[in-house]
Amino acid sequence: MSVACFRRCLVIVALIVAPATYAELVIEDAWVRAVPPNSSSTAAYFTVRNSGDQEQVIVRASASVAGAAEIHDWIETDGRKKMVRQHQVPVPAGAKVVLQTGGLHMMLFRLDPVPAAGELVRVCVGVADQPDVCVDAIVKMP
Ligand SMILES: [Cu+2]
Repeated sequence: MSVACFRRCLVIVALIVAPATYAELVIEDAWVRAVPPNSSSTAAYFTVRNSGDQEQVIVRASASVAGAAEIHDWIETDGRKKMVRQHQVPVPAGAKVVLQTGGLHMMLFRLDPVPAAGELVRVCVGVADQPDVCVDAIVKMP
């Protein structure tokens, strides 16, 4: 391997591995559920960590392959669980919020194109009056 290639590869690896960060919020361990090619939606899962000393409230979500994205939670009403959009997701100071299967998740709607397993999807969350915090999420089977 040449020195130039080695350097370039290191940069690429650093870009993929480095957690996305803005201000105090960091997205970690992001992945997107692989779905059949005719699917219109899927979900993304990740951890949002707040290293600051103030609560941060996520108010928007987006993804590179989705026409729209929302954060949902599974809420039980009358013995039935259904997904409910969460317009605000607080991340307490010094704490983290985990989006995982069966719980909080980011819903990706109007997939175009439908991402294949092994591909990377850029997912972002945003706090009011701040730029989005984004990360590349790997597409995989649960
Ligand atoms: Cu959902």
